[in-house]
Amino acid sequence: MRVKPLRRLAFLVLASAMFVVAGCTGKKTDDRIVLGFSQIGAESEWRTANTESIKAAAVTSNIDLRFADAQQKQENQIKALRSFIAQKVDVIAFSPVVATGWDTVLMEARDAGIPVILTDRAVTSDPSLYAGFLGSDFIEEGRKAGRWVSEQFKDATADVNIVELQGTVGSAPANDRKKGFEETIAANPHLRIIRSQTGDFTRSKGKEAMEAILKSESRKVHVLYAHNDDMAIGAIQAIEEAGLKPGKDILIVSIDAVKGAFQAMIAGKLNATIECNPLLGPQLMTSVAEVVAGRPIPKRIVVEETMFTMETAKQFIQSRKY
Ligand code: GYE
Repeated sequence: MRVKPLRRLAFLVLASAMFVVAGCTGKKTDDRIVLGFSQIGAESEWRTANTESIKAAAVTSNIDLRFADAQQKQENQIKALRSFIAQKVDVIAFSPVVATGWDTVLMEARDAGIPVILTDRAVTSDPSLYAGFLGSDFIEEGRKAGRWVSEQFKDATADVNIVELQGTVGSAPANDRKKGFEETIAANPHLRIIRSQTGDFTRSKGKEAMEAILKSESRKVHVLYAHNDDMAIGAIQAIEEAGLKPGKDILIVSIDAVKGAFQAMIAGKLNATIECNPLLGPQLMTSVAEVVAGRPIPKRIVVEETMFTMETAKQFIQSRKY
């Protein structure tokens, strides 16, 4: 049948209007599960690997992923979550940049009947406000770093001066990695944190913070404990620019175990790294499918991790996936 030109035009206008509306409101256009994911940003190698894992796993699991990057700002994350609620996505997941301040938006999601899954970082909100939390045990990671330092200085007879570079202020990994480390080194009174400053989990701020510390600190720094590898890598540059040998004059331990850390260990500039696995995508997609099917998921899913040292770095670098 021939369609009259006018009707054809009307049809085209209507069809494209529907397309625009669907696009703007983000309404479902097929029957795949729609997942809104609010990522913190791209502050570290860890985060980049985490984002890639989530995007790839969504494709493999045939999940329609709406991905928003918050550029390390909580207000942007809250906006993204509200937009996902307005879009009526099936599930919301997010990696909360800081631990507090989520109650209101989590209640909004609950009232809209949208389940929320936390990935990577925890919040202080009541656990009834989210379906489950998938991520690492950051206190244990801090303890591992603390144990490593304790072991290096177990025979110390004089004070060991430690500098700590903290992650983003108020974030779960910064709070917990500090806590676990302090708890462990407390057993040896010679181990003392003489300076502790934030480097916001980035290389550039890690370098800046270390530069400032080395300039203003008159005591010898024996150890650097960085809450992530990127800050340690930034600090390594600052240490070298100050005419010191990272890995020798100052022992360095950090957290994540990303490729950059392995390279630094092989170059003899970083002594040890504690693993924090960013490849959470597949497990997240499984949990998403479970909550959509109406099945409960564990409130806490802990990721298994280990640690690596300068001595074994070469043997492991090839098999590392991030
Ligand atoms: O260690 C750091 C990243 O939340 C575990 O965030 C994550 C931390 C990771 O920026 O590199």
